[in-house]
Amino acid sequence: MKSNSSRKIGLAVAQMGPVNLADSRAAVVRRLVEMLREAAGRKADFVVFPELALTTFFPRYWMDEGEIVERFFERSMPNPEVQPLFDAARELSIGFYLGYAELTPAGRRFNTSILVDRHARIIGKYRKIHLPGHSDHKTEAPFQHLEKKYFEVGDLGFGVWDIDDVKVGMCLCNDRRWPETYRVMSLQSAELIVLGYNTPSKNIHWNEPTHLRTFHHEIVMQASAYQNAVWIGAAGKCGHEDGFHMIGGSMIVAPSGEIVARSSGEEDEVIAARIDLDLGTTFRDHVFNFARHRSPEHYRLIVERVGAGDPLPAAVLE
Ligand code: ING
Repeated sequence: MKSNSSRKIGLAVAQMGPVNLADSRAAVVRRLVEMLREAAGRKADFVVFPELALTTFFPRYWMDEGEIVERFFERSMPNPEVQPLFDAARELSIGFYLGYAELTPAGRRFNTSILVDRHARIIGKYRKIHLPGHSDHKTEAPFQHLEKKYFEVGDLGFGVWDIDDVKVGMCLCNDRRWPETYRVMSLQSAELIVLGYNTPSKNIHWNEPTHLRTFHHEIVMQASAYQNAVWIGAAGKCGHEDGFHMIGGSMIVAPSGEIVARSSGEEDEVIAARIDLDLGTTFRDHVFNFARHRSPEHYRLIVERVGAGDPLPAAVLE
């Protein structure tokens, strides 16, 4: 049943066009600030930026790890180069999600995202759990996908935080392909899940038809938004980065599974929607009323097994 005062917020997704090897952090941050201002102009309360938003998608390159860390990782957040984004957010009273490569004081490396509130305070951090790709040098491949070489598996789990009375969860890129990602957050009452992605349009492992990249990108988020009764804001970094293409298709998906806004190009582009959080409540009260309909005692394999194994002994028919 819709409450009389439905809870609506302005959500913006700031898609980024290419970031090339030659692009400085300062130039990239200027682009982010410009999109933050455009989002504020469109009455957004919160803006989603992409995964690894400050640099090119460097896991495509085989490099010495010392050089990779030196060139592409952030030692602190915020830091002098990113500070203008935090300052603009505070000035405009707007929150944001930002993906970046994190080097911890102990020297650990993660593919990380943060949630920042309208006072420019970091209130949540996530470290990517589903790392795709490989760690070996595939010399025959047109490019690499070395997330398993450059990052550790995240150690913070999937969290949900309260921003202006909205329960917000977050993840990163490949995480969006795994149903467990969303379920762990919707079981923590997430209403909105935000994520950034960098998705190459070419598969280096087999000759995958290009259209499937966009098709799979859409269905995983449409299905998961519906199955978990959450809104999803997904921001891509896309286009040709030094000639290597990544898909666009940044979008806002409703708990109904419908795409309510999506980018049309492959450059910097802000999409926005006024989202009604009560739409999720309706689905959570009925079709996906977890407490009424779920039977975890029958789902144990999901947690107990990593890879597929033998069938369970079939229930004996009386
Ligand atoms: N990129 C891709 C993604 O999951 C990928 C990698 C693409 C894996 C297609 C499997 C299939 O969107 C990142 N950065 O995870």
